[in-house]
Amino acid sequence: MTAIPFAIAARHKGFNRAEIVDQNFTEFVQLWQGEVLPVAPHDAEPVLPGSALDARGFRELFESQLISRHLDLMARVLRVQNKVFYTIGSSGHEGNAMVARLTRHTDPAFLHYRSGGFMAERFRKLPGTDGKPRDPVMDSALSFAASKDDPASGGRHKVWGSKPLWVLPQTSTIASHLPKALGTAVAIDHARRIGHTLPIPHDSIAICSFGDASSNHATAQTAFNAAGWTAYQKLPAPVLFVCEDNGIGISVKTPTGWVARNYQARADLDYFFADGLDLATGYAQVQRAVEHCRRTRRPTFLHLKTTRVMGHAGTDFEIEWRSIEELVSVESTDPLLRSAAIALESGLYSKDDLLNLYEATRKHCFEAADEADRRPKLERLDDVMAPLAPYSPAKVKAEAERADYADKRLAVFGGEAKLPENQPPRHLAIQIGQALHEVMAKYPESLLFGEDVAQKGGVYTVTKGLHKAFKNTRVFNTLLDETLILGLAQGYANMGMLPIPEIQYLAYFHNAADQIRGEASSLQFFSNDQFRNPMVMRIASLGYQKGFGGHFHNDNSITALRDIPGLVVGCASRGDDAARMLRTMMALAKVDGRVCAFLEPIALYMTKDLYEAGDGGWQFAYPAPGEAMTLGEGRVYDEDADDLVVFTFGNGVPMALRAARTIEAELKWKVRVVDLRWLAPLNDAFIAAQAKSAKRILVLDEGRKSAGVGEGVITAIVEAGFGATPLTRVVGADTFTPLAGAALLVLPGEADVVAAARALA
Ligand SMILES: Cc1ncc(C[n+]2csc(CCOP(=O)(O)OP(=O)(O)O)c2C)c(N)n1
Ligand SMILES: [Mg+2]
Repeated sequence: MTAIPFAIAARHKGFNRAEIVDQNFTEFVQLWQGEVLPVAPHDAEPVLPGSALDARGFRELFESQLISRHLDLMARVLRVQNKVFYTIGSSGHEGNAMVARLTRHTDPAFLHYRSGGFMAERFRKLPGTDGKPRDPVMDSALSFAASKDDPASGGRHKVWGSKPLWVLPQTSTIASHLPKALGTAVAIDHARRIGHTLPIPHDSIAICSFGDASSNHATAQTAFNAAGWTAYQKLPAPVLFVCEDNGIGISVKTPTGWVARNYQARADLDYFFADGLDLATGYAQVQRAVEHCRRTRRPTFLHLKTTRVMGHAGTDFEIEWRSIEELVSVESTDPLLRSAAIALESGLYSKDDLLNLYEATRKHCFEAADEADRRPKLERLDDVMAPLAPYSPAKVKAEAERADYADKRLAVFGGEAKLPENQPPRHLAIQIGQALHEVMAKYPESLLFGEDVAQKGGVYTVTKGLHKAFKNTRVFNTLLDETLILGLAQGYANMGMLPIPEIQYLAYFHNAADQIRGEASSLQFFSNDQFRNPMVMRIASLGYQKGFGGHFHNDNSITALRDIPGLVVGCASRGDDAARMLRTMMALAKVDGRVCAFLEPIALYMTKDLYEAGDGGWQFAYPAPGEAMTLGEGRVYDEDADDLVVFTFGNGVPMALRAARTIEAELKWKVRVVDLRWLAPLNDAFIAAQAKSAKRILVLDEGRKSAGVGEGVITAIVEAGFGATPLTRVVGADTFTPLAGAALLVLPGEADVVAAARALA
């Protein structure tokens, strides 16, 4: 980078660094005294001798940078007037506009929050309906103002996002978008192998930007590692990781040279450096990285040098914690000053032209902000929540019951006699496996993956046979990283496929919960339902395992799932219900883009009997195609019994049925057992209807006392006005589950249910 003759900032010791950065630009231009090229370059000529960037490209990039800068300045001013609600800016990072210019608007982008330059530039790639370039300023202003008219999130968050421009909005969890960016890249090339038509060109790449501090995050490491793991096996992973290195994360400095040291020599992560502070030199460097990624389909790490002026956010008064000398020195590296120097030196702009453009851009941003301030806000809860969990019951039902793929089904099962509905009643593990064969036959765009799911057929053999039936392209083992598995699922979903990721145990979902909580489940909400990442996540779950004890293989904390807005959580206690539920979950994913969690009670996988050994009471006939289960629909055993109504799910269902026999014999009560089946959202109306006719209520919850499902059930009962009904709860203790027989001290047992009923009597 050529040195900028600059000593202006030293004169300013003000508190408001945004004002100073703003003045710096003007004064820098006014005082600039460099040499001007004798003849200004034409559009297609290098902006400065030897630059890969042409004059026209420079002009546009510079305008994009100015738009980004003035959006930041505007936000700082209007925040105090309560017209803008977000002040994390892009100042110092505007060079990321080069990445936008050198990629396509159809390359899916997952962006760092400092992407104002990138967005302004990407807007040029797709003219509006009138053929003119779209206006990034108004879109951004609406987003800053949290207006309902914000085209990205509908006023729900300030996000960089755009449906037509393939920018999938990110929320604010550092690095959590990297796994899905990699997943999207993998999906782009994987699509061809399963004959899936992509929504974007087949040679697209996925772009993902983040900060230097963020590159240290475990979730970032997940993505880098998995990208390398993929490339090492010569599988395509065309992801462009753009590390925007400003040398700091809020107030913590990244050790000088760390990013280069850490990434320049990683096998299978191809490192490129670019000067993001200087358009004239940085352009060729960014170009090399982009072209490499697109051509080789290899994971590419672009280390983009940036700086950060105006603090982390509007609330970060750097002057309180950094020396003025340091601040001034950082401000002197402002890339807009360098761009101004290029503009003047090339002769493309006179000083007046430049200052006029600067002020005109400011005016444009303020006018847009004023207009945005007049636009409607989200004023009704219904509007806020509308995109969170869309549900079209009739369409979902029709899709779940759709059985027009009989030929494919027949082929997968290997003939009429082998169809599951023509088999004798079977247990849960078998019927989940059959249902998975069925839905994979039904949805050619579905993929099943996770740890050990392929040849071995999963730890509990539930997925046995699927690998053989659908081959490695659709059923495959991943590397051992739950964060990656769920990131991959989002990536496939982004590309229009229907992923069925498996998490080996519920405890290991917790390992990667952010991918569902912060990312997958929030996408519809933060994109105003413009983007969807449908999936059906299967999780081997819950306690009571005989052969394999201890907490982590018997984890009963369902709350971590129930707590996620928008997520559908279901738990089938028997094979036929599992098949019906899977059909519905696939339909929910397909029709409404929903993210679903399918909990499989491990202890019931192989359970065949209900009351006595050999009675076969927990095996059921496989439901014919065309039968599905409505979201929220429970199963009621002995509808007419009303002396005691037991609400339960999962392992609790056969337990309650057994206990009911003892209770009936001992207390002469007729006992109704209600299997909730759907744990989130709970069907409050159904629970109330069951409670209405109950003389006594028992809630049997194998989750934990303070973090289970029972609290929700009791709340529904009380809120429906049945709180006066004698009621008791049998629930797991608030502890981790120990090994061996001691586990049964912690988890509810049949005897506890009987004892609780006696206490009610
Ligand atoms: C998982 C997570 N932890 C902490 C934060 C709070 N936080 C927001 S930005 C930030 C620093 C990020 O620094 P860097 O990645 O260098 O990006 P920069 O802001 O410098 O562009 C932190 C700690 C967060 N958003 N997410
Ligand atoms: Mg940083």
